[in-house]
Formats: sequence, C-alpha cells, structure tokens
Amino acid sequence: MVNAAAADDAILTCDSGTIATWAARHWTIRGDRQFYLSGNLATMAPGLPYAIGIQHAFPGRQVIAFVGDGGFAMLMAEFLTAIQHKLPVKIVINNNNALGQILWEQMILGYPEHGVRYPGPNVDYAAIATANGAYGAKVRQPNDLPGAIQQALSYDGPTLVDVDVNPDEPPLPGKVEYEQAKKFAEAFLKGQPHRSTIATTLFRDKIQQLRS
Ligand SMILES: Cc1ncc(C[n+]2csc(CCOP(=O)(O)OP(=O)(O)O)c2C)c(N)n1
Ligand SMILES: [Mg+2]
Repeated sequence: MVNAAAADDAILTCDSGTIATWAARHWTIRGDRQFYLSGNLATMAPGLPYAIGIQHAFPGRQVIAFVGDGGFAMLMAEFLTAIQHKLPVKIVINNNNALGQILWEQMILGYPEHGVRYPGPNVDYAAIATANGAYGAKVRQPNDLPGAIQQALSYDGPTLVDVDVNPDEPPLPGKVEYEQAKKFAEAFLKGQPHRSTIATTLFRDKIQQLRS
C-alpha cells in the first residue's frame, strides 16, 4: 500500500528485522526511488535516523521510514527531533508487538520461541506523535489503513502511522530448504506457543498464493 501511494522519487528507509523482508518484497524501485537499509551489521533501528538525515539533505523529497515496533521503541525520542526541525518524514510502524526476526530465527533453529513477544496490548506510538503536534494515526483494522497512509503522505509535516499487524505471519524465504522445514517442525513438536495461529496463517498464505 505504501509502495502504491508513494511518489516516484520517494526514499524508503528501513530497520533490521522482519520489516526488511517485507520492504524488500514490496518496495518497487521505479523513477528516482531509493531504498536504505543497515549495510553490514544489521543493527536495529536505523530507519528513523536515516530518514531524518536524508530529509535534511533532500528537503523536497518524500522520505518514508518503514520500521519495527522494537526498533522504534529504541530510538523513538528522535521523532521529537523531526518535529522540532519541522522535517516532514513519514514513519510507518509495522507493529507486530514482538521482536519478530528473533521469533522466527529461534524456530528455524529448532527451538520454540522464548522471550520475544511484548506483553499486550500493543503500544500506541501514534499518541506520541499527536501529543506533540505531529500527524499520528493508530491503525487497528485493515480497512483503516488506506486512509491513514494517504493522509500521512499528503500531510505537510512529520507523520507517524502505527499499524497493528499479525505477529504470526512468517517471513518465509522464496525457497524453503529441507533443513529449515525440519527445524521448524521440530520447534512445533517441542511445544512452540501460538502454533495453531501460525499454522492457520501459513495455510491461508498458501491458499492466497494458489489463487493469485
Ligand atoms: C542493536 C541490535 N540489537 C539486537 C539485534 C538483534 N535483532 C535483529 S532484528 C531484532 C528484532 C527487531 O524487532 P522489530 O524492530 O520489532 O522488527 P520485527 O522483526 O518485529 O519486524 C533483533 C532483536 C540487532 N540486530 N541489533
Ligand atoms: Mg516487531
């Protein structure tokens, strides 16, 4: 949705985590678009500071940061920097209420997840934006997403759209190796919590794939 609505010269920055997978899959480079991700150490949370720096350098361009809730929680005070400097960066938080990358890493190594989900309910990061004079929207239902994204992209100032997403959506690689599938199954057999919602999501994804 962000990909469809963004400008032809938009710059997308991203955090390390499952967001990197989703962004790499869905961000199309066309026109003068660019894409920035942590180059080598895969550190968490670079999306917001990258966006602030890039927006300073290119005040006229649309700069969007697609970030994780874990990454944003680490550096969220920098959103105040964007507000104070009147930088019109657009932040979109993929809020799975978890350190998603580690969740799937644990399972792919054959272990049930441990200590990677935040206690509910999901944090409302949009409230930080609205409380400080920026545009903020909390999206809890899919139907509310298109309007929130459109409004955020057309708003003249810093914006933050905090989107609650399904934490049990697996970022599967294009080709699943036998060893990966085996370890994944082992994690299930050892008592992976949430295994029924994960299995349901996998099944739904497969049906959608076959339909398209
Ligand atoms: C500074 C730092 N700490 C820890 C890690 C390990 N790590 C990589 S991704 C990740 C979780 C990221 O969570 P979030 O930002 O919510 O993104 P998600 O994977 O849920 O999409 C962690 C802990 C890291 N790469 N860098
Ligand atoms: Mg997360």
